[in-house]
Parts: sequence; structure tokens; C-alpha cells
Amino acid sequence: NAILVYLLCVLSLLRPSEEVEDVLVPVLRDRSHIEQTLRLKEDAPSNDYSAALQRLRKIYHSSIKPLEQAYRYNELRQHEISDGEITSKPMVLFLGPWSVGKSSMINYLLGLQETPYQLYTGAEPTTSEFTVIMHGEKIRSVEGIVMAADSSRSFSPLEKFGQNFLEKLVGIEMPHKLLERVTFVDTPGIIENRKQQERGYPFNDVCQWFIDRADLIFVVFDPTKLDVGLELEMLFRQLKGRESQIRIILNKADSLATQDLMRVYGALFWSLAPLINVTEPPRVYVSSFWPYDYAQDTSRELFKREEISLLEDLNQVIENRLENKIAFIRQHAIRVRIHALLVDRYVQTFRDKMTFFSDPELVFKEIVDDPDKFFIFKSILAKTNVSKFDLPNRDAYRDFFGINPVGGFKQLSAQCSYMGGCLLDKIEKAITHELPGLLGGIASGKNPSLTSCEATGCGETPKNRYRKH
Ligand SMILES: Nc1nc2c(ncn2[C@@H]2O[C@H](COP(=O)(O)OP(=O)(O)OP(=O)(O)O)[C@@H](O)[C@H]2O)c(=O)[nH]1
Ligand SMILES: [Mg+2]
Repeated sequence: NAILVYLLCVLSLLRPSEEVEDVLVPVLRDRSHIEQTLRLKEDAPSNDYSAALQRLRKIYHSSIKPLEQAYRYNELRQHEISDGEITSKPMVLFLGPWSVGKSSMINYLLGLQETPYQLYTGAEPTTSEFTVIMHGEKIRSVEGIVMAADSSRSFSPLEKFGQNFLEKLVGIEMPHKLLERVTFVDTPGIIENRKQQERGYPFNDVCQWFIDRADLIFVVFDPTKLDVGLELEMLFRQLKGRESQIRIILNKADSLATQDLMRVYGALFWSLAPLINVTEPPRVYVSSFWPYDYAQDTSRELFKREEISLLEDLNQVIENRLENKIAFIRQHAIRVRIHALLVDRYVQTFRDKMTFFSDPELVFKEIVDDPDKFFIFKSILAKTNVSKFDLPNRDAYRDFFGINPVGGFKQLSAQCSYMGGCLLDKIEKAITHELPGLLGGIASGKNPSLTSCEATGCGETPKNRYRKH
């Protein structure tokens, strides 16, 4: 390799100087609107913000986690919330087919082009790693194994995808005003003819992990290759339920004439319509998100306006980060509560059916095989404030009790202590009073304090974590 590099250096020195001058240097576009729209000049998050985060952490540890542990919620959903996840910055995820311009877009947003730290880009599939670009005091790259081992980061749960995957995970830390507010995640582009096992790690599961946690998901397309294949279909299936986070980007719009662009826009909707199962069409941004000037004779004005709308969208996510986090924890608390109520019901039914002569295994098998016969799920629905859409899959409980025998659980009525009160009461108080109170505190610009649900007018069902404008 050293010889090759040496030869290349010698060759480049031998090239006539006129030839070097002939090379067209691409003109970089002005980036001032990025700083302006994202308000990067303003100060970093205030003390109030970190105080509210601390309060949120405290509510989680005192009111939600004890119930989560008592009923082993983590075994059902594999979603334990770490401190890193509570304090983490909003995450913006870039997905899409290969070579559509995902890495170029991140380079552009962060102004990394022509610097030694720019992400690799190229006309062939280039990004092969899940790359997390985050804030740090100095520029350095962090290996996946290190990121997963550090429990103060929100990426430690990724360890479960195996060592092969950790090899394909990298972090890049750098001091940057925008990264003080958000974290970007670049992903390897989807290649339609590649099978999952060829990657050596569960690509879809990893994508799902990031999709579940992202605050904003940019699905990027290239107008010259709009074919929808099995991989992309799979991706959209995974995006179900996160529709309000999805933004579709028709990138490289400057590579087509306006009329062609219109046709491609129509074709994009046509091919995506069967994949997105919502009544409201997703927001599509048509522009060219790269650092260089738009091609001649293209709709510059439109591209620029589209870009500013996208930046405003991103800014909304930054501004709403605390509200989103609280809503996320509250949604989690609602799920934990329902899980605890269900396990309690299973335990109760089991105890009622057991007689001195019955075989505990057979009795419980009958219950877990057909919970409807014993009105387990129905009785939970009859409780106030439980939506049927929040109920977990009943088959999941067969697996759950396979690992966690029913005899190991106490009933909810026994989960009380003289000093600490009852676990169920605590989580209900968090859902209806404490978390909405925190939200109310932010909304009115006051210091976060405890207010009641009536004062904030909150409902039981969590609102969209993020609303489109
Ligand atoms: N004309 C034009 N070309 C672009 C634009 N954005 C990116 N490109 C080019 O498209 C090619 C692919 O860009 P990348 O940023 O590497 O694409 P990617 O989506 O990260 O690709 P993978 O990492 O392979 O999935 C590069 O040659 C870029 O120079 C754009 O807005 N307009
Ligand atoms: Mg890339």
C-alpha cells in the first residue's frame, strides 16, 4: 500500500500544472439560512431545561421503575429506559435506498464538506456502518463496542444485536452548535438484492430499534431510481405507528428539469401510497440537500423554500424536545401499568382456580392458552383509562409466563409499603398528575412544578409526540 501511495504522489507531481487548473471546483452554497432557521447563535439549553430533565428522571425512578421491575416488564417488551435515554438529545434518523444522498445531507447540515471529518459519499454504495454523529468536547470517533459498553449513553441496549453488529456501529463526536441540540444517525443504504443474513447482523431489527427511538425520520429518495422493492416495503412496514415522525425527501431534485420533476413527484406518491397506511399524506420535501450550488435552469427558489421548511421542521423537534421526552415516558408508564394490571389478573385467576388437588401447571396452561375464557383482557379493558389499542399481544404472555412462572409474582394489592405507598397508586399519580404537571410547567414558561391534571387539561391518551405544522 505504501508503494502504491508513493507512486500516486509521484504521478500527481508529474502531471502538467495546466491540467490541475482545468479541474472544475464546485461552488459551495451559502449556509447562513441554516444557522438562522435553527437559531444556532442562541445559547445552549438553560438550567431550567436540565432541572426539568432531572425531575423527569426522578419521577421515572420513584414511580415507574419499581412497578416495571416487580412485573418484569423488560422481559415482555425488552424496553428498559436508561438514564442515558432520558437525558439523550433528540435523534434524527436518515433512511432510504443506497446513494440517494443521506450522508451528503448530513455533511451539508453540519457544514462538514471539504473538511477531514466529512462522511464518505460516492455514487456507489458507500456507508456500511450505522454512524451516530453527536456532540463532544473534541473531534474523535468512538467504536461501537465502546458506545454499547457505556451505560451513560443511550446506545447501550444495542449490545443485544451481537458483536458483528457492534463492528458496524461507529460514533463520531465533535463540538458543534447543532449537535448540542440533536444527534444524527446515518444508516447504510438499502440494497434491494441483498439478503439480511449477508450482512451478518439483523439489519431490520437494528433499523427498528432506531426507528422506535427517533424523533424525526427522514426517508430519502433519488428521483432517478424510484423502484420500490421488498426491502423498502419491509422498511415501511417497520415505520408503521411512527407516521408523524416521517418526512419524505425527494433529494437531488436539481438533477431533473421541472416537468420531469413533477412527473417523478407523482410517481413517488403512486408507489408509496400502498406502503403508508394513513389518511393524511406524508410531507414530502423536494430539494437538493447537498453543499453545492443547484444546477443551472432549475427551480432554485422552490428548492430554497423547501429547504427552509425542512429546517423549520427540524427546529420544531429541537424546541419540543422536553415535551416529547415527557410524552414518551408517560406513554411508557401507561404500557407498564397495563402490563402490571394484566399480570395481576393472571395471578388472581390462577389463585381462584387452584384447589388443593389440582396440578398448578395444568391449571395455568388452561388460563394462558385461552385468556379470553377467563375474561382476562376484557376485565382490564373495563378498567378506566385503558385503551384497547394499548393492549399487548396475548400470545406474548404465553412466552412471558414461560420464562417467568406465575408463582413468582405478588398481586398488586400486596405491592404496598407503609412508607412508600402502593406501586399502582404511584404510577397512576405519575401518569395523571406528575408528568402532565411537568408539561404544564414548561408550557406556561414557569419552573416545572406539580400541578393537577385538571389544571393542564390533559387526557389519558398521549398526544402525538410531535405534531406536523
Ligand atoms: N446532483 C446531486 N447529487 C447529489 C446530491 N446529493 C448527493 N449527491 C451525489 O449522490 C451520490 C451519493 O451520495 P451519498 O451521500 O454517498 O449517498 P448515501 O445515501 O449516503 O449512499 P449510501 O451511503 O451508499 O447509502 C454522491 O456522488 C453525491 O455527490 C444532490 O442533491 N444533487
Ligand atoms: Mg452514505
